[in-house]
Amino acid sequence: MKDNVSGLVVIETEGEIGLIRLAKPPVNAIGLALRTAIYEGFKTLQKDPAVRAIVLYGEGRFFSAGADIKDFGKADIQPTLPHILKALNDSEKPVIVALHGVAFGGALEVALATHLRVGVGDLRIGLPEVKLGLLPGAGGAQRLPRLSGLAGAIDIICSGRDVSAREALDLGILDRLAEGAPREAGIIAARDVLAGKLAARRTDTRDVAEDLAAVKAAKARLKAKRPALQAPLTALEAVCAATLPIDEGLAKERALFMELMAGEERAALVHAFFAERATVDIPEKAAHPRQIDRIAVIGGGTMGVGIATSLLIGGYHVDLIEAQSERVAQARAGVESNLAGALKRGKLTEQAHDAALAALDCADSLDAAGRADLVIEAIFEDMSAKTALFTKLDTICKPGAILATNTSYLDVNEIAAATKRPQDVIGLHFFSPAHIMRLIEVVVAKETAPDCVASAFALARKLGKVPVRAEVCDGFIGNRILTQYRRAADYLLLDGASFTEIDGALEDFGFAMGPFAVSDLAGLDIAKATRDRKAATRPAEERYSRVADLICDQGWFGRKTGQGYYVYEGGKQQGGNPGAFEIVAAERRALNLPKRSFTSEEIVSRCLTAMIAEAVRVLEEGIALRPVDIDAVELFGYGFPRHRGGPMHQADLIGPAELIRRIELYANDDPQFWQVPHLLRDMAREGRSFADLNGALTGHVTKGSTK
Ligand code: 3H9
Repeated sequence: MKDNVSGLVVIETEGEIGLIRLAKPPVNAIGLALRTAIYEGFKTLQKDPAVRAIVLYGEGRFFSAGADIKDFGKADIQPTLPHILKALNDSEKPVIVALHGVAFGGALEVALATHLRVGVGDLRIGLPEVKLGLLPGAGGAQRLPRLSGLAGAIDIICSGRDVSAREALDLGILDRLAEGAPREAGIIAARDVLAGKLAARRTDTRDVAEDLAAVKAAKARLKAKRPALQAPLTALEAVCAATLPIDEGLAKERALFMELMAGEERAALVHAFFAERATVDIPEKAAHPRQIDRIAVIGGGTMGVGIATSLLIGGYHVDLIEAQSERVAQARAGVESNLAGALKRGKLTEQAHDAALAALDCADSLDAAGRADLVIEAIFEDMSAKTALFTKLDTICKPGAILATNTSYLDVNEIAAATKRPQDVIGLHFFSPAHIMRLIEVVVAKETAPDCVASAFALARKLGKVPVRAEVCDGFIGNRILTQYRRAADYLLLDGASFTEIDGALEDFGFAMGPFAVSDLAGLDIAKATRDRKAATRPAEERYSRVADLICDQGWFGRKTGQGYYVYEGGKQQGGNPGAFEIVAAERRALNLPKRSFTSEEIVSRCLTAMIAEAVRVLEEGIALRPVDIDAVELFGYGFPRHRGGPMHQADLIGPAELIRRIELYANDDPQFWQVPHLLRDMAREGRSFADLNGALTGHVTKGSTK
């Protein structure tokens, strides 16, 4: 018998063994249709008197990525996953699962409800629900502890980390490891069960011992490390219910799951999940990427070294070119140290680390750029230096080679015009440290060819990065929004909030660091150089805060000089810098400004509203393709808290009418800075959301919409 009527599962028998194969590409996500098909197949095999054991396995790269995330927020329709898993658990015929690739979330919960689990090949399992603002809602929080013990389950569920097959076996989650095809591994295990050589057992019949020490330690750890997040703590509560009788535990788990499902944290994290994947939907996606094997990186500073590291980890051959010969060795040492770090963190195997090192050549001459398929310039931010370099590269590089600039502000059209091949010139704006940060702004100039854009996206994906398409303007998407966010923070400082209050409010909102702590980390001199560069073009009527300049005048450049807004000792922050407080107070006196007080809520509202207003202008001008691209930039390049979804997601929560009200209110202080973008007024009038705009442009991200 063989049946694939549903197009989602294949049901067949092999002697006494009934087989259910999940066959819903690309990841066998368990939505209503697939779970119904599994259930129907299971009932068919249950009824078949010739079948004595049932094996579940998956087709394709994975067993399954878990419940279908696109279904979140929709009404529950029978048969629900918990209902099906109860049927698997209660089955008189032994149910065996053979897992390969990944078994995450609801997929692992399916496995936990069976009577025997086989891990095939380099399987990874996990319950990553907390990363989506949820907890395992189909018995995972009750059944995992019954196999691994309470402490092991708390670790896996509250962190959402994935676990290797070997570790899962050691923890008692898997019963056996096997090599080869999952179908065969499942059949062999089923035969062993039927022959009495392997014991199959219902997970629900096992008991869980209390472990008060593990629970207390986990609670303290989660509160200290991730105080803003609700899901990990709620997940902990659900795991603790595993010490109750199974039905009570399952009921409690489900109630907590539904609570999280309805929450803002879940909506934001699911939005972030899809944002990460949505940005590759670009107008140039049909163009054929050029072949890139060998890449030259020009500039051996922090940025060039980070980019080279990232490319080597991605498997490319890299020529790192540093014009000052005395700095070549230092650049090489930088890459070596980054690669050693990646090896230590488990991001690279020993073999991949050695291969990456062998694929690195360092030189002080531009000649090496002649053999590159792609050149990435990462020298200092100076237009004349960049145009001179690109004119030279034009004569050195082979035809068809892509010439990329890593500029974070400058006009890529002007850089392209310095060559006779503007169609091959593009911006690849990496973020520091480039081997760790996931964002790349792909800046498309007027004449950049579609296949050049497609190549940049293909490269970024190979590096495991999140590429976002941007058009040319000063600061592109991210730095343009950052400038307005920083201005809002600077004005709050002049008007009476302290930098510690501002940082504290934004850190409570979820940023790892507030804007002033970030400035100290980045170096106050770096931001000053940018301000100086723009001074000539700054509108006369623009309000300008001199505070940062006055701090720089003291020789205080932040963390690297031991003082900035804060004082540092041995690299550790020791609190606000009394000298910086005094500079702010003196500047307020000089400007005759009253000291107003601001609540944390208003601090966050002003900074966030300034970001959103600029983001809307970025959209209006077509610099970003869609609202979701802006969220991806902020989430993956600027540390916007993931559980807040990004500024556009926040804008939808606040709503256009309320945003307009806020901007008009703040405009009483500074009408030049606070202006309502036209698009926002249109959206308020038409009752449209930013999620609607995503859908209108691509149709791609609507599946992640939670509206
Ligand atoms: C859960 O199970 C809750 C339960 O407790 C329920 C209780 C009732 N659903 O990442 P990729 C899509 S929560 C829907 O590019 P990779 C993805 O959007 C779930 N779609 O591939 C993309 O679509 P597109 C817990 C999903 O090879 C395509 O598949 N599970 C899902 O780099 C390819 O994905 C998780 O959190 C899904 N579950 O990585 C696992 N998963 O091409 C989340 C993926 O249109 N998923 N898609 O953009 C992952 O970690 C990775 O996708 C995975 C593959 C490692 C599986």
